[in-house]
Amino acid sequence: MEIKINSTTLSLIRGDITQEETEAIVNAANSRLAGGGGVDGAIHRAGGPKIMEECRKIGGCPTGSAIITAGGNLKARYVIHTVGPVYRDGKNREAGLLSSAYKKSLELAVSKGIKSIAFPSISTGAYGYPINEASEIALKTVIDFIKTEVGAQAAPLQLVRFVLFSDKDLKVYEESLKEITGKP
Ligand code: AR6
Repeated sequence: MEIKINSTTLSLIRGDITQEETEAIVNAANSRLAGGGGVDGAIHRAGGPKIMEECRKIGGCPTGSAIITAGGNLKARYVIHTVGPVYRDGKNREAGLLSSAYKKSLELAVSKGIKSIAFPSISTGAYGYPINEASEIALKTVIDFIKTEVGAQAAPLQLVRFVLFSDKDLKVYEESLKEITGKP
């Protein structure tokens, strides 16, 4: 599924983000940038040890923030590492922190002149964020960012892609996007 917002394409696909050819891919990291399972493990495995070397030098990243490294052996030139919240009960600023993780990643991408970026579904694996809610926050944040911030850039972001790991997750994101845009 794909929609256009001004001149930026927002697309939802099922796939493995380590295979993406966007200029940057986003990693769902932890605040120590220590690596782990899930998409974080997959990105470090596919990208090789150079990414972890850079992460060690940077040292850490607070929840809701983002840092950038080179992409090592990945097709993507950059990896933007962001840290989503651990979901507890929804009353611990989880929504704001999740939105911030997407927004800071996009801001970092734009500041580097990156034109295409792929996101996984941040926080909905090990961190336990219910995907129905998380997908709505993710999509609303991205759409809002494109509408308010991308237009003003000289070399704007052309593509934002969500790479969902299962058909089920893709369906949830598609339903959320339909609801947000009000289109069938
Ligand atoms: N491509 C795309 N999506 C993937 C891939 C992949 N190759 N592999 C997994 N996913 P998670 P979190 C999906 O747990 O919830 C790590 O240990 C997965 O199905 O990777 O933010 C970190 O070090 C799920 O939908 O990230 C942190 O400690 C989504 O990616 C912690 O987990 C996110 O699941 C972060 O937890």
